[in-house]
Amino acid sequence: MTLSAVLFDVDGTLADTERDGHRLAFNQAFNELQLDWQWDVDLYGVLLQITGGKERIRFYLENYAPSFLDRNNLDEWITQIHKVKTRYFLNLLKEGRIPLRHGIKRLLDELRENNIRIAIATTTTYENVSTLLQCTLGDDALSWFAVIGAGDIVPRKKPAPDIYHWVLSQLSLPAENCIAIEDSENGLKSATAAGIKTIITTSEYTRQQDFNNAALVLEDLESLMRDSHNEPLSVQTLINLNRRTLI
Ligand code: XBP
Ligand code: MG
Repeated sequence: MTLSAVLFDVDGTLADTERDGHRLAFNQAFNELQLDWQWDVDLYGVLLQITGGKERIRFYLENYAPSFLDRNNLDEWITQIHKVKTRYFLNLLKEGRIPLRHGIKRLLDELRENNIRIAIATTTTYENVSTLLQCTLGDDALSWFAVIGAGDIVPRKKPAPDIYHWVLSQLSLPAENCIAIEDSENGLKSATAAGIKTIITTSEYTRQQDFNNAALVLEDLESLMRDSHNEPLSVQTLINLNRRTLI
Protein backbone atom coordinates (compact mmCIF):
# COMPACT_ATOMS: atom_id res chain seq x y z
CA MET A 1 0.00 0.00 0.00
CA THR A 2 1.31 3.42 -0.98
CA LEU A 3 0.87 6.12 1.60
CA SER A 4 -0.72 8.91 -0.42
CA ALA A 5 -2.15 11.19 2.28
CA VAL A 6 -2.26 11.81 6.03
CA LEU A 7 -5.52 13.20 7.42
CA PHE A 8 -5.18 15.30 10.58
CA ASP A 9 -7.83 15.93 13.19
CA VAL A 10 -7.62 19.44 14.70
CA ASP A 11 -8.85 19.80 18.28
CA GLY A 12 -6.58 17.83 20.58
CA THR A 13 -4.39 16.71 17.68
CA LEU A 14 -2.94 19.72 15.84
CA ALA A 15 -3.27 21.76 19.03
CA ASP A 16 -4.54 21.35 22.61
CA THR A 17 -7.54 23.60 21.99
CA GLU A 18 -10.15 22.36 24.41
CA ARG A 19 -9.49 23.17 28.11
CA ASP A 20 -7.84 26.59 27.66
CA GLY A 21 -9.39 27.40 24.28
CA HIS A 22 -12.89 26.31 23.37
CA ARG A 23 -13.93 25.96 27.03
CA LEU A 24 -12.85 29.53 27.85
CA ALA A 25 -14.55 30.82 24.69
CA PHE A 26 -17.82 29.12 25.64
CA ASN A 27 -17.68 30.69 29.12
CA GLN A 28 -16.83 34.13 27.70
CA ALA A 29 -19.84 33.86 25.38
CA PHE A 30 -22.12 32.82 28.25
CA ASN A 31 -20.91 35.85 30.24
CA GLU A 32 -21.48 38.26 27.34
CA LEU A 33 -24.99 36.88 26.86
CA GLN A 34 -25.62 37.04 30.64
CA LEU A 35 -26.26 33.32 30.88
CA ASP A 36 -25.29 31.92 34.28
CA TRP A 37 -23.70 28.84 32.73
CA GLN A 38 -20.08 28.15 33.52
CA TRP A 39 -18.34 25.06 32.15
CA ASP A 40 -15.52 24.17 34.58
CA VAL A 41 -12.71 21.81 33.54
CA ASP A 42 -14.42 18.67 34.87
CA LEU A 43 -17.87 19.44 33.43
CA TYR A 44 -16.31 20.28 30.07
CA GLY A 45 -14.63 16.86 30.10
CA VAL A 46 -18.11 15.32 30.39
CA LEU A 47 -19.57 17.54 27.66
CA LEU A 48 -16.73 16.69 25.26
CA GLN A 49 -18.39 13.31 24.63
CA ILE A 50 -20.58 15.33 22.26
CA THR A 51 -18.71 16.66 19.24
CA GLY A 52 -19.68 19.98 17.71
CA GLY A 53 -20.07 23.16 19.73
CA LYS A 54 -23.75 23.66 18.86
CA GLU A 55 -24.54 20.02 19.63
CA ARG A 56 -22.60 20.35 22.90
CA ILE A 57 -24.66 23.37 23.97
CA ARG A 58 -27.90 21.49 23.27
CA PHE A 59 -26.60 18.45 25.21
CA TYR A 60 -25.81 20.77 28.15
CA LEU A 61 -29.33 22.23 28.08
CA GLU A 62 -30.94 18.79 27.91
CA ASN A 63 -28.93 17.52 30.86
CA TYR A 64 -28.16 20.54 33.04
CA ALA A 65 -30.51 23.42 32.10
CA PRO A 66 -33.70 21.87 30.66
CA SER A 67 -35.82 24.95 31.41
CA PHE A 68 -34.17 26.67 28.41
CA LEU A 69 -35.42 23.96 26.04
CA ASP A 70 -38.88 25.58 25.89
CA ARG A 71 -37.52 28.67 24.15
CA ASN A 72 -38.91 29.52 20.72
CA ASN A 73 -36.42 29.13 17.83
CA LEU A 74 -34.10 27.11 20.08
CA ASP A 75 -31.80 26.07 17.22
CA GLU A 76 -31.40 29.67 16.04
CA TRP A 77 -30.64 30.77 19.61
CA ILE A 78 -28.00 28.04 20.02
CA THR A 79 -26.46 29.03 16.67
CA GLN A 80 -26.25 32.65 17.90
CA ILE A 81 -24.55 31.59 21.14
CA HIS A 82 -22.11 29.49 19.13
CA LYS A 83 -21.30 32.44 16.84
CA VAL A 84 -20.39 34.55 19.89
CA LYS A 85 -18.29 31.67 21.26
CA THR A 86 -16.45 31.30 17.94
CA ARG A 87 -15.61 35.04 18.01
CA TYR A 88 -13.96 34.57 21.42
CA PHE A 89 -12.13 31.42 20.26
CA LEU A 90 -10.75 33.26 17.20
CA ASN A 91 -9.52 36.01 19.54
CA LEU A 92 -7.63 33.44 21.63
CA LEU A 93 -6.01 32.10 18.45
CA LYS A 94 -5.06 35.59 17.25
CA GLU A 95 -3.56 36.39 20.67
CA GLY A 96 -1.25 33.39 20.17
CA ARG A 97 -2.73 31.58 23.18
CA ILE A 98 -3.05 28.19 21.40
CA PRO A 99 0.21 26.76 19.98
CA LEU A 100 0.57 23.62 17.87
CA ARG A 101 1.36 20.37 19.72
CA HIS A 102 4.92 19.00 19.80
CA GLY A 103 6.08 17.56 16.52
CA ILE A 104 3.17 18.75 14.37
CA LYS A 105 5.16 21.32 12.34
CA ARG A 106 8.06 18.90 11.91
CA LEU A 107 5.77 16.11 10.62
CA LEU A 108 3.86 18.46 8.30
CA ASP A 109 7.18 19.64 6.82
CA GLU A 110 8.42 16.04 6.42
CA LEU A 111 5.23 14.93 4.70
CA ARG A 112 5.42 17.85 2.27
CA GLU A 113 9.12 17.15 1.56
CA ASN A 114 8.13 13.55 0.74
CA ASN A 115 5.23 14.65 -1.50
CA ILE A 116 2.66 12.97 0.72
CA ARG A 117 -0.54 15.00 0.71
CA ILE A 118 -1.93 16.38 3.98
CA ALA A 119 -5.58 17.07 4.76
CA ILE A 120 -7.81 18.07 7.65
CA ALA A 121 -10.88 16.20 8.95
CA THR A 122 -12.41 18.03 11.91
CA THR A 123 -15.66 18.75 13.71
CA THR A 124 -14.80 22.37 14.44
CA THR A 125 -15.56 25.23 12.05
CA TYR A 126 -13.53 26.01 8.94
CA GLU A 127 -12.85 29.51 10.29
CA ASN A 128 -11.31 28.03 13.46
CA VAL A 129 -9.08 25.78 11.36
CA SER A 130 -7.93 28.46 8.92
CA THR A 131 -7.18 30.90 11.74
CA LEU A 132 -5.28 28.27 13.76
CA LEU A 133 -3.14 27.39 10.73
CA GLN A 134 -2.47 31.02 9.82
CA CYS A 135 -1.66 32.06 13.41
CA THR A 136 0.71 29.14 14.01
CA LEU A 137 2.20 28.39 10.57
CA GLY A 138 1.79 31.62 8.59
CA ASP A 139 -0.54 32.89 5.90
CA ASP A 140 0.45 30.40 3.20
CA ALA A 141 -0.14 27.35 5.46
CA LEU A 142 -3.71 26.92 4.26
CA SER A 143 -2.39 26.10 0.79
CA TRP A 144 -0.31 23.20 2.19
CA PHE A 145 -3.50 21.19 2.76
CA ALA A 146 -5.03 19.41 -0.23
CA VAL A 147 -8.43 19.30 1.50
CA ILE A 148 -9.88 20.89 4.64
CA GLY A 149 -13.04 19.10 5.80
CA ALA A 150 -14.61 20.98 8.72
CA GLY A 151 -17.76 21.28 10.81
CA ASP A 152 -21.18 21.42 9.18
CA ILE A 153 -19.91 20.40 5.71
CA VAL A 154 -21.33 16.96 6.53
CA PRO A 155 -24.69 16.10 8.12
CA ARG A 156 -23.34 13.93 10.96
CA LYS A 157 -20.31 14.77 13.10
CA LYS A 158 -17.77 12.35 14.61
CA PRO A 159 -18.01 9.50 15.66
CA ALA A 160 -19.95 9.20 12.39
CA PRO A 161 -17.51 8.63 9.48
CA ASP A 162 -19.07 11.36 7.32
CA ILE A 163 -16.21 13.87 7.54
CA TYR A 164 -13.60 11.25 6.67
CA HIS A 165 -15.69 9.95 3.77
CA TRP A 166 -16.03 13.53 2.53
CA VAL A 167 -12.27 14.20 2.73
CA LEU A 168 -11.43 10.89 1.00
CA SER A 169 -13.84 11.74 -1.83
CA GLN A 170 -12.33 15.21 -2.20
CA LEU A 171 -8.84 13.62 -2.31
CA SER A 172 -10.08 10.92 -4.73
CA LEU A 173 -8.17 8.38 -2.63
CA PRO A 174 -9.13 5.00 -1.18
CA ALA A 175 -8.98 4.69 2.61
CA GLU A 176 -6.16 2.13 2.43
CA ASN A 177 -3.78 4.71 0.95
CA CYS A 178 -4.30 7.06 3.89
CA ILE A 179 -3.54 7.34 7.60
CA ALA A 180 -5.52 9.45 10.08
CA ILE A 181 -4.05 11.13 13.16
CA GLU A 182 -6.57 11.70 15.94
CA ASP A 183 -6.74 12.31 19.71
CA SER A 184 -10.13 10.95 20.83
CA GLU A 185 -12.33 7.87 20.86
CA ASN A 186 -14.92 9.74 18.80
CA GLY A 187 -12.26 10.56 16.25
CA LEU A 188 -10.91 7.01 16.20
CA LYS A 189 -14.42 5.62 15.66
CA SER A 190 -15.03 8.10 12.83
CA ALA A 191 -11.79 7.39 10.96
CA THR A 192 -11.84 3.61 11.43
CA ALA A 193 -15.51 3.47 10.34
CA ALA A 194 -14.28 5.10 7.12
CA GLY A 195 -11.68 2.31 6.82
CA ILE A 196 -8.66 4.48 7.64
CA LYS A 197 -5.77 3.21 9.79
CA THR A 198 -5.54 5.63 12.70
CA ILE A 199 -2.75 6.83 14.97
CA ILE A 200 -3.77 8.33 18.31
CA THR A 201 -1.86 11.08 20.11
CA THR A 202 -3.71 11.31 23.40
CA SER A 203 -4.69 14.68 24.86
CA GLU A 204 -5.55 15.78 28.39
CA TYR A 205 -9.23 14.85 28.12
CA THR A 206 -8.79 11.64 26.13
CA ARG A 207 -5.94 9.84 27.93
CA GLN A 208 -8.28 7.27 29.55
CA GLN A 209 -10.41 6.55 26.50
CA ASP A 210 -10.60 3.23 24.59
CA PHE A 211 -8.16 3.20 21.67
CA ASN A 212 -8.36 -0.54 21.08
CA ASN A 213 -8.70 -0.23 17.29
CA ALA A 214 -5.89 2.31 16.86
CA ALA A 215 -2.87 1.29 14.76
CA LEU A 216 -0.64 3.12 17.26
CA VAL A 217 -1.25 5.08 20.50
CA LEU A 218 1.27 7.76 21.49
CA GLU A 219 1.43 10.47 24.13
CA ASP A 220 2.48 12.82 21.32
CA LEU A 221 4.39 12.81 18.05
CA GLU A 222 7.72 13.09 19.88
CA SER A 223 7.11 10.37 22.47
CA LEU A 224 8.66 7.58 20.35
CA MET A 225 11.91 9.54 20.75
CA ARG A 226 11.58 9.27 24.52
CA ASP A 227 10.96 5.51 24.31
CA SER A 228 13.34 2.87 22.95
CA HIS A 229 12.89 3.94 19.35
CA ASN A 230 14.99 7.08 19.81
CA GLU A 231 13.20 8.75 16.96
CA PRO A 232 9.98 10.77 16.73
CA LEU A 233 7.02 9.62 14.67
CA SER A 234 8.47 10.02 11.19
CA VAL A 235 7.24 9.69 7.63
CA GLN A 236 9.04 6.34 7.40
CA THR A 237 7.12 5.12 10.44
CA LEU A 238 3.89 6.13 8.72
CA ILE A 239 4.92 4.45 5.45
CA ASN A 240 5.85 1.24 7.30
CA LEU A 241 2.61 1.37 9.26
CA ASN A 242 0.65 1.76 6.07
CA ARG A 243 2.48 -1.22 4.62
CA ARG A 244 1.50 -2.96 7.89
CA THR A 245 5.19 -3.77 8.65
CA LEU A 246 6.38 -3.54 12.23
CA ILE A 247 7.39 -0.14 13.41
C1 XBP B 1 -13.53 18.74 18.41
C2 XBP B 1 -14.94 19.17 18.57
C3 XBP B 1 -15.29 20.59 18.31
C4 XBP B 1 -14.62 21.50 19.33
C5 XBP B 1 -15.33 22.83 19.46
O1 XBP B 1 -13.33 18.66 17.03
O2 XBP B 1 -15.77 18.34 18.88
O3 XBP B 1 -16.69 20.69 18.44
O4 XBP B 1 -14.69 20.89 20.62
O5 XBP B 1 -15.36 23.47 18.20
P1 XBP B 1 -12.16 17.69 16.39
P2 XBP B 1 -16.74 24.07 17.64
O6 XBP B 1 -11.51 16.91 17.51
O7 XBP B 1 -12.91 16.81 15.40
O8 XBP B 1 -11.21 18.65 15.73
O9 XBP B 1 -17.38 24.83 18.77
O10 XBP B 1 -16.34 24.94 16.48
O11 XBP B 1 -17.52 22.85 17.23
MG1 MG C 1 -9.98 15.86 18.25
